[in-house]
Amino acid sequence: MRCVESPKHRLHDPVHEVQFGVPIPAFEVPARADAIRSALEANGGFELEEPAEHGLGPIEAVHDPGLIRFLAEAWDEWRATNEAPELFPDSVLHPALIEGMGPPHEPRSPLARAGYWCFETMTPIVAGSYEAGRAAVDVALSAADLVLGGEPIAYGLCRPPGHHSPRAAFGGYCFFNNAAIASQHLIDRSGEPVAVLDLDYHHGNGTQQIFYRRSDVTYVSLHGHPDRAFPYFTGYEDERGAGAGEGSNLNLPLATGCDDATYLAALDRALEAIERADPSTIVVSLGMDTYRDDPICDFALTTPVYGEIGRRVAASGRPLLVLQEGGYHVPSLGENVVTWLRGAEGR
Ligand code: Q9C
Ligand code: ZN
Repeated sequence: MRCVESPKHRLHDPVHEVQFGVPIPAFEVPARADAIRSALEANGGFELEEPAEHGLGPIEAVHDPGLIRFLAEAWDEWRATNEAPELFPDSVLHPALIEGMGPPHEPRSPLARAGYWCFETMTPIVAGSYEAGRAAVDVALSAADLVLGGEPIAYGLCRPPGHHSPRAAFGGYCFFNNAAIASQHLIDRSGEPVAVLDLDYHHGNGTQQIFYRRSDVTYVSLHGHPDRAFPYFTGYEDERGAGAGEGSNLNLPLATGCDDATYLAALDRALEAIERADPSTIVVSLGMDTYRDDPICDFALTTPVYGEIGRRVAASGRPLLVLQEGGYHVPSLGENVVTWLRGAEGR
């Protein structure tokens, strides 16, 4: 299996995240991708390659130009006036602040701009965040090109992840929405509809938002129910898409402690919905934070079930573009990803 990975992910090396108002060690760290890369190298049958640069065009096809500009400029602007090693917002643009008013002004200071474009306190911008985010997009697009070139399956080791970033914001450890950008790229190159199957523990609010009113991308997600799980405000079953996209969004929120059998039953429902949509490619947002030992999540999946999940997804017979999202138990990440991909390849 051909796999795409960039060493530039290490340029995004956050020290902290802020949870419950308290700075704690960051969970979304370079060791995650390094562990997956080592496991792919150590297990036969995976060919690693570096991505090709695709420029800003595919990002501009999905994201607000203001968001892209902010992410490109933020670090240098912050550095010009502040010695702090990480940029976190302290005030976020709550929609009620401007209820009934016209569009807000984008502030000038980097701190206030961070609160204009970011929706939480867990995704610091550090010196190399933008370059790493751009490289993750190139990883996703290069893996998409492999599928467009006829590979039945390709894996993109994206880091930082992407599925929490909507069109005009970032957060949830994500900068650019790698899976959404790759999905748009597949559509632009093939003219065919795609499905995104989001298997990260967290609801992919960003991907859902980007395609909510479109019928050419079916978004299907299994995730921790928003009554307890980040991103809290999306992921309910009644979010079914709107306008032309009515019926092309399916959320399957799951309870605390979700085990292998419960998960596989929900996966079968997800795969039935994808069969009905009949996409030419399935983009898998693959999060390994469904694993039972994940430090920030509460499902109970075991390593062998990832092989079965990969098998069931591949049984659709459709080309698969598998892109890495979350997963924070570093010691298990490599084995779980390898198990998933081997299952999908039927070996
Ligand atoms: N106390 C991904 O897995 N932390 N992002 C929530 C709340 C943020 C996860 C904890 C989780 C973001 C790609
Ligand atoms: Zn996640």
